[in-house]
Amino acid sequence: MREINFDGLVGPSHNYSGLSLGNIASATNAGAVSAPRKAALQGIGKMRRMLDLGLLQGLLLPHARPDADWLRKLGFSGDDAAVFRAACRQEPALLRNAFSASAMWTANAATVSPAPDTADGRCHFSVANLSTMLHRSIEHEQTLRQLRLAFADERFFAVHPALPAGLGDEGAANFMRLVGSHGERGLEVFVYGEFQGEKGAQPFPARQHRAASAAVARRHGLTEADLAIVRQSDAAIASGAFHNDVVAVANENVLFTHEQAFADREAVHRIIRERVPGAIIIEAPAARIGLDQAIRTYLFNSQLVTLPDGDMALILPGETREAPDVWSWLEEVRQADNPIRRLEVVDVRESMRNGGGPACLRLRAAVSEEARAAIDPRFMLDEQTCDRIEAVIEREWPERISPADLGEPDLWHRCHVARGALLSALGFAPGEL
Ligand code: SUG
Repeated sequence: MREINFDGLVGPSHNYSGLSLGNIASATNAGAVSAPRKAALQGIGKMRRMLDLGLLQGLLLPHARPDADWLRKLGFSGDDAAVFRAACRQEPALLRNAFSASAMWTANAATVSPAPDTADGRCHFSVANLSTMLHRSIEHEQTLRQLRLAFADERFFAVHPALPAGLGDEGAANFMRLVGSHGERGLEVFVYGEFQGEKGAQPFPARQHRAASAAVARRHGLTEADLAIVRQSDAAIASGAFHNDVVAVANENVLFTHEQAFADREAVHRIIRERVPGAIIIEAPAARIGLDQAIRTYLFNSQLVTLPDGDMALILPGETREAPDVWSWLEEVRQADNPIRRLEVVDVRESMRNGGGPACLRLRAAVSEEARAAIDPRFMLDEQTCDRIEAVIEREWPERISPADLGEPDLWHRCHVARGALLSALGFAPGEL
């Protein structure tokens, strides 16, 4: 079995509206001018790097934004332009939510349990409801449509719709799978947030609910022995780790994590060591790298991947290279006795400014050769497809978006034309997605 990373392509409406409470980067950059074209090219650059490393790379598509259908549900009517115009006049905050390109962070699209872990031997996807943040709660309908198209073959895949909104579910960003190698039955670790500190002292919302994690695990048919549901530490949430993947990442038998990621660190380590033979835990001591620095640089939001020769590589955001303390620790990790042999730095700065690092931008699925052949090929990437996508981005994606532009009919139109051009270049029929 091999793992495929499905990256979300940054959509043409990418902008900085500061919509995510608890996401420090999003709040800090609220009101800044964004660069959608550059952002999307940075994303493609990362995908190309993965292909160059000999890895399998897939793609998920930007959602239709600004989302007229969602605004219609809120009572706006008429053609798309009339809907946007009325929303802009009456409820500009709703228009900003409808504009978000947040579907790019596909780690939040769904939780994925590969076939060896599930009761029916199929790979299960549960689309995340993302219900804690209004702008993200819009995503699940279009995500479901895409995943049902990409993974339509029911011999290999089961795609479940989002859970009810009362159970906050943030998908694979709060999920880790530890396993000797991809094809074996793994330990699936679900990480939920539930602030247990002083009453009233919770600074930010914890987005993943324990009961949501448990529901996903049940739907996927995981056995008790292969499942751990653990709590994120209060300190991590308070420092701005609004998802677990900001403070920990796992790949096969390696957990790469910050010392303060989990509420009960010892228990998490014990479960992993007991259940996963040869488990290796690489931990940044808080005394060496503070949570704040880990979150500022997104050190743990790197992708940890197994290369074709069996070594592992960390795909890191450029911000880690610029922080001497972080980089020197990474060099030590690379030279120490563990599978991480390569440090690959990518530039995803535009996404980072909204709190999305390399790992946020991808959804992983480990699949067999047969299952891979059953995936709709329009969602798989090679160099030629990257060239085609890049040409569309260069031609169609806006160069910049400032907050005032969100009220401009030209921009509404342009965003939809740009997405349409991309879908058609990739072979999707109008209305198929
Ligand atoms: O949900 N940012 C996203 C970032 C998601 C990162 N994903 C993972 N950690 N897996 C979020 O907070 C910012 C949008 C804005 O402010 O306009 C935003 O939604």
